[in-house]
Amino acid sequence: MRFDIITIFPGFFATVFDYGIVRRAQVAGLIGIKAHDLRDWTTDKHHIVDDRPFGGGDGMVLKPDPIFAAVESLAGASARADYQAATRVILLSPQGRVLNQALAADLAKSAKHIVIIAGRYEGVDERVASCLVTDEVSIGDYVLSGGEPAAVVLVDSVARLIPGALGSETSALNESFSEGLLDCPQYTRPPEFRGMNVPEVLLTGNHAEIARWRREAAAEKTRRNRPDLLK
Ligand code: 6GU
Repeated sequence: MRFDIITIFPGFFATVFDYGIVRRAQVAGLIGIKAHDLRDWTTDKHHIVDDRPFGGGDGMVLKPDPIFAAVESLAGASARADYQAATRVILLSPQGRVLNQALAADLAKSAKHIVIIAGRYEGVDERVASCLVTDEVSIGDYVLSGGEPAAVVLVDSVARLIPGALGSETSALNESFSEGLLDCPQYTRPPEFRGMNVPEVLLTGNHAEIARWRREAAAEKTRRNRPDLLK
């Protein structure tokens, strides 16, 4: 799978993908990630990527022309209908649909090439969303100053679901959200730490009882922290 990130801050990504599973997936040749400077697709002397909003208002808006040229050169086309079937062009913006595990899994399964446009919070000319973009995605209901941190989140959540990226093929099956519940609490040594004890059942070796405790502890944690998941 190829990830191409279009950004006004390519340096932001200099080392962020050099760790853990994402690094391993790159070293293994399962994924390639490249950040591209949007300014490389400007044609004016000052490499201007933004302009004032029509109709007035605060802030600047990313111009359509450099973004169309960037997508044209990275995806081979600049209209949604003309991309290869396994190509997705994703605009990251607070106006998108909210990223969840199902969307990450769908991308890991069906995409071979993901072009990511990191928007800025003031906005991106809407012709990008209406013509170029296959998916407009947000990472949650809060405002970031730019799409760059969201691009890191998106790449990580998809990359780790690509077959072979995780150490064990099954470990993605047994985690938060894949069953609609949060993960159960985990403990390691020592069995007593600062007067706090590991739940007795986990020390018994009784696998049926441990599985039961874990299901109940996961449900309790979900009730407390994410009651919305139980509806
Ligand atoms: Cl994708 N971009 C920005 N600027 N803010 C966000 C976001 C994206 N997702 C949540 N907040």
